[in-house]
Amino acid sequence: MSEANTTDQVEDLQSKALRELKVASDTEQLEAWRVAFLGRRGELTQVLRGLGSLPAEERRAAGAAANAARVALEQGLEDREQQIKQADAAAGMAGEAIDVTLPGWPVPRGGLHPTTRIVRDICNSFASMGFSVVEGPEVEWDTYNFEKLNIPKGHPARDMWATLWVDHTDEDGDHPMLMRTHTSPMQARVMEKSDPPVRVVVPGRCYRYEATDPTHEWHFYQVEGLAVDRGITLADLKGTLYEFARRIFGAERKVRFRCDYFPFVEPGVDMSIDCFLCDGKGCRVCADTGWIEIMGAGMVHPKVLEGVGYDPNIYTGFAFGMGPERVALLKYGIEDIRLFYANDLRFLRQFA
Ligand code: 2NM
Repeated sequence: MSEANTTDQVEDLQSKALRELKVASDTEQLEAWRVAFLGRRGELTQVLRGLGSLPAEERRAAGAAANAARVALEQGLEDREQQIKQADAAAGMAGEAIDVTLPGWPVPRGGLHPTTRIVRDICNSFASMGFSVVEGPEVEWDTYNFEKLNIPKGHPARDMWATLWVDHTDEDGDHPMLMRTHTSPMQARVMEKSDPPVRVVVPGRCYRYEATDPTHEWHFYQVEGLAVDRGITLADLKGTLYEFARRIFGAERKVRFRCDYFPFVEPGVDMSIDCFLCDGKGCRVCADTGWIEIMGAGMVHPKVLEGVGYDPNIYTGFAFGMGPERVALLKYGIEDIRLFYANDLRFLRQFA
C-alpha cells in the first residue's frame, strides 16, 4: 500500500461520511452515522487503528489525514445535530397551528348487543299491542320460581329446569334461593301486586345448570308474556302470537300450534312458524319439516291464578315464553349461541 493510497482513502472516506451526514435527518440516523464512522468499529476508527502497521514514511501523512478527518467528522456531527434541533423546533411551532380545514378525528361509537336489539324488537312488538314491559329480580325464591307456578317440591316437572341454587334460605329455612330459570316468577309477582286486566311482557336474563353447546348457554335471555282478564280464550293467544310472528319474521308467515306440556298452563302449546328460508319446502334450518318452533305458550293454569289471589272462575289468561337468542339465531342465521357472550368484537360489530 502506498502513502498516497492511504491518504486518498482517508480523504474519500471523509467526503463519503460528510455526504451521508447531510441526509441524516433525526437523532436516530445521526447515531447510526456516528457508529458507522466514529464508533469503536467505525470505518475511520479502523483506519486510525491500522496506522501503526504502516511503514514510517507513509504513517506520517496518512496519520495527519486521518486525524484531520476525525476532527472534520466530529465537527460535522455537532453542526448537523444543531441544524436538526433547530428544524425540529420550527416544525414544533408549525405543528401548533390549527388547520381548520382538516376533517375531525372519528369518534368511536359503541353499538347495541344483538341480544339487546332482538329483546327490544320483541318487546316493542308486544308493547304496540298494549302490553307493558316490566323486569324482575334474577335471584329468586323457590316459591316464585316454582311453587306459585304449580311446580311443587318433589314434582317431576322440576327436572325440566336444571337449577343453579344459591347457598341461602329465608328465616324459616324452607324457601331456598336460586338463580331464576325463567322470567315467569316476575309474572307471578305482577299478578300478586295488581288486579286484572294484566298485560305484561317480561324480558330478562335466566340461568340453568347446563353444559354449553351451539344451542345451549348456562345463562340466556327470555321474553315471557302474560294477559289476564275476563273472557280471555285460546283464540286471543293464537291471534296475539300470530301477529307477533308476522312482525318479527315477515308478514307472509304462517303459524302452527301443537299440544305441549308446561306445568303452569293448561292447555299448553308450542308455536312454530313456517320456515322463512325455504318457505316450508324443507331445508337445513327447519330440519326438513318446513316448520320452526319458536315459543311455548298456554292458558294460565287455574292453580296459578288461585295462588296469586285471582278467582279462576272469573278470570282467565294466556301466557307465553321464548328465547330471544334463538329468535336471533334464526333471524340472522347465526350458527352458535355461544357467540353472543364470547365478547368477540368481530361478531358483535356485525350487529352494531
Ligand atoms: C312458557 C310457556 C308457557 C308462562 C306462564 C306464566 C305464568 F306466570 F303466567 F304462569 N308465565 N310464563 C309460560 C307458559 C311460559 O315458556 C316457554
